[in-house]
Amino acid sequence: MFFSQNTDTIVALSSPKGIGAISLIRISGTNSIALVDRLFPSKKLLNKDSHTLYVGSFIFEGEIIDEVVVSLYKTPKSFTGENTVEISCHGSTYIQSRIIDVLIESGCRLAKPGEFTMRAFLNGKLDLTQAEAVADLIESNTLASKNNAIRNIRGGFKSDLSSLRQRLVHISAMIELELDFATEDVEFIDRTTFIHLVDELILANNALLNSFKLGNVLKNGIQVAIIGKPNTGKSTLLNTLLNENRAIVSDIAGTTRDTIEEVLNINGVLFRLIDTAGIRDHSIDLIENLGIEKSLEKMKNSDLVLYLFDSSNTPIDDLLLIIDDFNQQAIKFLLVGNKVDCISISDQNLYNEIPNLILISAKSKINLDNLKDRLVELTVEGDIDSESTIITNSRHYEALKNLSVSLTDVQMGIKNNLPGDLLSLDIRQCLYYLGLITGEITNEEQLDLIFSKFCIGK
Ligand SMILES: Nc1nc2c(ncn2[C@@H]2O[C@H](COP(=O)(O)OP(=O)(O)OP(=O)(O)O)[C@@H](O)[C@H]2O)c(=O)[nH]1
Ligand SMILES: [Mg+2]
Repeated sequence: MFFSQNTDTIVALSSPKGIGAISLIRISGTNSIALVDRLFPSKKLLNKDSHTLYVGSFIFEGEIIDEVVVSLYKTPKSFTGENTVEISCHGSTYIQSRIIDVLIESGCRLAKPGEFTMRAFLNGKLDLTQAEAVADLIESNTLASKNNAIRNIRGGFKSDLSSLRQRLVHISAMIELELDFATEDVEFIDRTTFIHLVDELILANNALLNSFKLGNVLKNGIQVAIIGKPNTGKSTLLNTLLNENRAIVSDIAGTTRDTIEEVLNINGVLFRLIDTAGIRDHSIDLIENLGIEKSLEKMKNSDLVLYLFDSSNTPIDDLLLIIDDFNQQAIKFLLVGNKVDCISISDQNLYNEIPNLILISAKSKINLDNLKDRLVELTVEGDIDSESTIITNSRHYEALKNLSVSLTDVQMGIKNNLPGDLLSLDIRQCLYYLGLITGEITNEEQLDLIFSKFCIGK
């Protein structure tokens, strides 16, 4: 569908909907400059240079719709690779929609989500990994996710893939040569070097695959449920970490009834903290029981559970039972002994022997930096600031997993002295999976699916 409509002139609001000081309307397509020129008569846009700006009236059938700034980008030096005009207008919702309506009446079509970026891809300005990184950049909400997206827009992942590709093509060329001289029994590359090259490819691919866990952290954040008995200070901890009075705190057991979810940025990583209803065995209150059920559900679905207990009145034996319980359910946890301000040093020392435990005071703000460090240590594996590529996209991950299987086939093939023509087929399969990621191999349906996740106007 997209391929056939690539000659249309498309228009969309690229800034958010709603009132703002200024809004941006973007138009792309061969005829975009001629089309806007008719509605912006004070300047002869068709004669102007690329990358220039003009102030003037946007006029339709004698009505001055707005005083706007028009930016010109001429093919091929634009984001889409096509002639592109950007109109910065006043951010009234009426003006935004009126300008877009007039442009549609004059021959534009409303752009589909991601259609500008898809045109950039189809016109060879970006490969698919870079196009997808544009969407990641827009969605980024931490320094780390923003940096990773920018790295990939600038071609970080693309260059990893092209290095893999070049090495595969080299191996493939050697095999093809051998096939050409099959009757003469020549070996252009000795099998040990061959195996070594493939091993290197497998290692490089594994490094990319392994980064996906960290990529997930960058993209989706880490869910942390704060669980514990009533009155242990769960809501106080949430408030203190957020530095605001988000949840109600009181000394009445059972204060929190429903879960409260808020985000906290620690060292560039997004933690989704969930304050839950205190868990107790015998509540006759229906709402409280529903809250407790929800707490248990959040506990199971979280990346990490902070089990908060009151260090002034919790027997060590109870904690040992809780540790057993978490281990049996394979739940990742940290025991957090709150209210350390109420216990003596010698009582604090009683907890020294228990693993995965930290003592804090949510109310008096004791040891909270240590708690944040432990949160990161327990959940973030790898270096989010590293310059290496971090895979965040499950489409890439799936293709790399398939690549891994095919590379292993090549490796086994060499070890088992598989004939060159069969090895060649396996290598082609590897190149196919790389092509799927970069977009060299794709189809309309797949592109539709990828770009439909973008926002309109991008
Ligand atoms: N001394 C002391 N009191 C604390 C500390 N943290 C919380 N409290 C007090 O403990 C009481 C209960 O605090 P909450 O944060 O409401 O406890 P909760 O675990 O959310 O309780 P529920 O929502 O009922 O499950 C309040 O009176 C808090 O002021 C602490 O570090 N030291
Ligand atoms: Mg609470």
